[in-house]
Amino acid sequence: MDKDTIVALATPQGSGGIGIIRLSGNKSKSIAEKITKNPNLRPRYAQLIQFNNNSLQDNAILIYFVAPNSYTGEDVVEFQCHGGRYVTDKVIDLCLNNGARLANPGEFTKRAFENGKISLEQAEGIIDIINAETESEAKAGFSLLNGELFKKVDNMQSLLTSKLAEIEVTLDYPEHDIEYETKESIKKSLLSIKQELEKLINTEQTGRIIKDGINVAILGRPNVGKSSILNKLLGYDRAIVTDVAGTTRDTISESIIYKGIKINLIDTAGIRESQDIVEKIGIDKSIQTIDSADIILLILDNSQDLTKEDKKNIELVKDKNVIFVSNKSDLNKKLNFDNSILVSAKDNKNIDKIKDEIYNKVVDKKIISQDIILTNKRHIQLVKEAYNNINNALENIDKVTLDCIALDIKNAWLNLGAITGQVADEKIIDQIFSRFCLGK
Ligand SMILES: Nc1nc2c(ncn2[C@@H]2O[C@H](COP(=O)(O)OP(=O)(O)O)[C@@H](O)[C@H]2O)c(=O)[nH]1
Ligand SMILES: [Mg+2]
Repeated sequence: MDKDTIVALATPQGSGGIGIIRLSGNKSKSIAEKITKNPNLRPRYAQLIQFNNNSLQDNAILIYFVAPNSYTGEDVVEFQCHGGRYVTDKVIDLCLNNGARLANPGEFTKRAFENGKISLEQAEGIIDIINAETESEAKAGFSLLNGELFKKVDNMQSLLTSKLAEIEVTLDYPEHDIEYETKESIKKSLLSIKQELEKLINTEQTGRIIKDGINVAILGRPNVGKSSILNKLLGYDRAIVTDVAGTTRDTISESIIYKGIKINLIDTAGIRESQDIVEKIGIDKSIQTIDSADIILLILDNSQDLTKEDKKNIELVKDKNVIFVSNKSDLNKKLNFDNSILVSAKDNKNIDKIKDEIYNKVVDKKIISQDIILTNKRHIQLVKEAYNNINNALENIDKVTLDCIALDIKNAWLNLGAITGQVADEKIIDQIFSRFCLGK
């Protein structure tokens, strides 16, 4: 383990109460001793120290961790100093001048992975926690970091390993006619693994929603109140509202968080026949937005009969996941249309009902409460590949000899191993850690 000692700021740059600088590697302790006036570092104690430098007459808290009992598994020193540009830059400079080098993004966590402190998907859980904006995103990250997926994958791999051993025994002693029993036992195990994998694959859609949010397109002809409803859903005035039809010419996208899930609201230009070039482009964009939306809010005007344009829009979204909203409930009802949520953007009435309906229509209650929801495309891909291997094995087991089945089982094992990093390509590992921020 002859690696460079690395240093980086672990907190965001800029002014703050405290800035944390982290050192990791063999030289951490000696560097810390050189740059401070306190040579006696006690592991796992918060020590008040002073820097040994004229241009840094500051004090800080220092914590020293001895390998392997640290985040990276190496000797680590953390300085908690005053959080400002000058001080943190200066501490980093002192470390660099005394034998450290700047860490790459994610390098501390990469070392934790390389030193066996965490598995690859646990490291990905850490990125998810750092980047989480919503409760559901954070929860998915905690679940990864806590090893929920690891346990599941590890159990499946153990079962596959024992099946491979059974195959080997059967092949080694062909004189004993045990092939039939072996096949039956393998089938049973593979079926149970197939079910487990299926359960994971079924979380894909929910996982995508947790990661990216629910995309909601607000659609309707001009002047029904789309922008007003967007503003009420957001809780502040984002879009311009006027009684001039065609005010919103471009799509406006903003997010809210509802019950721990991000909802991306996309206000669109009202769809109608128009001669105005800019408005026409906006209308084309509105129509494109329909395709990428998980759900469409089609807004109608409660105070008017359905117009030709309304009917066209209803036709346009007929195969989509749609929520119909009749706006302007404060005005006399003229609209004849069932199955819509009656709201008033003007009086802020029933706006939460829209949020509820979006959530209920898109979020699968059974899946959202599961311990493991796959939010990472890499994991989904590998689980699907393992599923295909298992499926192949099951489809062929009665037709071919056991050694052919062994190949599929091995491949399933390898695909599962790639999730946890047991078997993983150096390039993929580098890619994963480069997505980390500096200092993590
Ligand atoms: N009475 C009433 N007027 C509304 C309501 N919502 C919007 N409006 C008005 O309808 C007009 C068009 O609203 P806007 O949000 O710009 O509609 P958009 O073209 O669909 O985006 C504006 O004059 C709004 O003040 C409502 O709930 N009640
Ligand atoms: Mg508008």
